Amino acid sequence: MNLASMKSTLSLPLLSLKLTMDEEYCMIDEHEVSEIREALENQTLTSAVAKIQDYCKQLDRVELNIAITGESGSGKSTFVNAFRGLGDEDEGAAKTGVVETTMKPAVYPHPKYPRVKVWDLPGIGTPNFKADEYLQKVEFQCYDFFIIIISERFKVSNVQLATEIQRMKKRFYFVRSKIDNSINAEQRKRDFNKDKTLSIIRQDCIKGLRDNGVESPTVFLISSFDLQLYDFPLLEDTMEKELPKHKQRVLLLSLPNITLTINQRKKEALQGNIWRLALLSGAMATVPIPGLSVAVDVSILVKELTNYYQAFGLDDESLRNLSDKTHVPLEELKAVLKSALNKEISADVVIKLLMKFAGGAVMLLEYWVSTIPVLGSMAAGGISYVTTHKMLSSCLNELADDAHNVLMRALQTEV
Ligand SMILES: Nc1nc2c(ncn2[C@@H]2O[C@H](COP(=O)(O)OP(=O)(O)OP(=O)(O)O)[C@@H](O)[C@H]2O)c(=O)[nH]1
Ligand SMILES: [Mg+2]
Repeated sequence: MNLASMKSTLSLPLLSLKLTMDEEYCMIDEHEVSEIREALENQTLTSAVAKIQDYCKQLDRVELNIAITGESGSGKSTFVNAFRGLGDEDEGAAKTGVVETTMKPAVYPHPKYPRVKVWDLPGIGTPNFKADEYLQKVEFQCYDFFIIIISERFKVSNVQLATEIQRMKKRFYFVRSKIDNSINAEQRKRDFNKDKTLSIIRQDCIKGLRDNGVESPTVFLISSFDLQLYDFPLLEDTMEKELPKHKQRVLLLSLPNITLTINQRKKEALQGNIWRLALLSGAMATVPIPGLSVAVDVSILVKELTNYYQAFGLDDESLRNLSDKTHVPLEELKAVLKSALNKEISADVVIKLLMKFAGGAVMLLEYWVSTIPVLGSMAAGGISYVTTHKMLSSCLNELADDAHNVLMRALQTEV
């Protein structure tokens, strides 16, 4: 796992304004998730947690480079300044002007997030514009995503640029700038309606992009002279989703889904053993019970339940390792465990559980008429396959939930 591969996580096209949780997961590199999934599935809980922590720490160090591009004079430099909370005349502001102004990429730090860099690119102006040449010249590979600024009229060069950026597997957003100008001009008309005007501008941009082959484009309408008007807050929300901190959150939010499927698979694998176990135990059972073909040996069940504990990393040693690794006190990890088996897995506990799951008068009757107390064997207990299965399955479910809760607790304080 390296930073370059991590940065490529930002390269998926993102064209929807409202992201569903599933779409957000797409922002996390499938390769990273599969590493974590693999660790959770095949390694101890402690190494899986270590992997997740590593990944989150690396994300913290990742730099985010945002390129502001578009036609000459579309308002790129003004946007960069406004975005950074600066006026065009302020110290450190990008130069802006009515004539072509920005000649080579210039970098500016984001005021709120030091690891975020905003790049003011030269305009794409000339009539013979070639998107691929332009992108090579501005070293497109350095940027994680692009904001393409469109001013008054939609031009085909915007589409060429978007298509080329997409081909380079990078993400982009469209911004239609100078909305204040458009509103002012329309305001002179007698039947002026602001919302209607905004909707016409938006539809016109979207249509222009779509007609030229950009699928479901999202366009943010903004005025760099007053960022709080129009769509800037929405753009800011959308961009925040690109931030490493956000990706950490998304990763952690995606963990329940990951652990759920893994625990499900673990359960299925362990469940596969339940019938075999009942048979084995039945073969060893000493007292045959009329009406019930097989009984169960308690010691085998104790062993099996202990085995589940290890499979889910809930045994004492695993929890101690996890606590050492995450610095979450052992008692706090144990506090989230709900299964009664956490206190003790013994023949007594298993017998109680079996009785609980036997249910039904016949089962109980069979149990009581048999030779009790039974140590080491429940053969006389009249415990059927179904009861054994129910009991083991229920324990498996409880332990899977506990494993999930422990993982969440372990990660909570560290990340
Ligand atoms: N009314 C209005 N004018 C704007 C806005 N954004 C930029 N401008 C004006 O548009 C002109 C060009 O702005 P710049 O920010 O220099 O444009 P640019 O895209 O950086 O231009 P180049 O660097 O030459 O490619 C300037 O006169 C800005 O004041 C806006 O949102 N509203
Ligand atoms: Mg400029």
